Amino acid sequence: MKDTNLNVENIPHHVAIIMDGNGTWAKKRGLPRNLGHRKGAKTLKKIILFSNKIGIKYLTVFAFSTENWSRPQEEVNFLMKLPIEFLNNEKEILKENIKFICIGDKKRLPIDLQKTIDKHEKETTNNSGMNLVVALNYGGKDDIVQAVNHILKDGRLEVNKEIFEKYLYTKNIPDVDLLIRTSGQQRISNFLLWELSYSELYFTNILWPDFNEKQLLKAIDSFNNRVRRYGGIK
Ligand code: V0D
Repeated sequence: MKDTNLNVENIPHHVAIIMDGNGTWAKKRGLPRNLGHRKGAKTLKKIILFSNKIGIKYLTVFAFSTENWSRPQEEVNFLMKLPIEFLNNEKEILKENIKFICIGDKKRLPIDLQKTIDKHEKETTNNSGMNLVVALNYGGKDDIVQAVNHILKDGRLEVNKEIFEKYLYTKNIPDVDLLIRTSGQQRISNFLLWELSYSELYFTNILWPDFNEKQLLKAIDSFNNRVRRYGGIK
């Protein structure tokens, strides 16, 4: 990888990515969709290591949405095996002082996957490098509703933003600075809703398996060239 020396003086604190286009990538090559997902996992590994290297503190990736259960059973089964394959194959990531956090409704995931996730979250809880947040069986609306139900169970009659946030899966995770979506669609698709209020949104036609370090720097460069007004005048 050469030519990665764009303007990187101001690295966003929290970058979130919708890793779209794996199926399209495979179809274009006459390959099964699952091979697109596997190639997507290779891209994810590269982007995790590079993000950590350039000083991104939070990287959140949308791996599996609450809507993805409606995909063909064979594809869902394959996807459910990917995280364990990923963690077994990509040991380099585990040497990098990265902290793993999973957001989403874990109770609906296969039990072996739940256990693997719990183990990695526990083992990396004191790591001080980048926080890698993986959204698994996650939905933005789903998170808000589970937060409300949790608040009601706690017997609260009123909350404010600060208290409300403590009930979200993303508690203690700062708001997103830059959201990247690959593969041309310009939608949020029930990803982080609360946390994207003031985020810069960056869309690229590049398919996720073709995304690379240079593309990430391009997105960050675009982020750096935008005026962030937070609703005020500047
Ligand atoms: C497929 C592109 C890593 C998006 C990336 C179950 C679609 C590759 C994980 C992963 C997926 C999950 C948890 C964890 C560590 C890694 C992953 C899924 C899909 C959904 F603790 N890649 N990956 N999970 N793909």
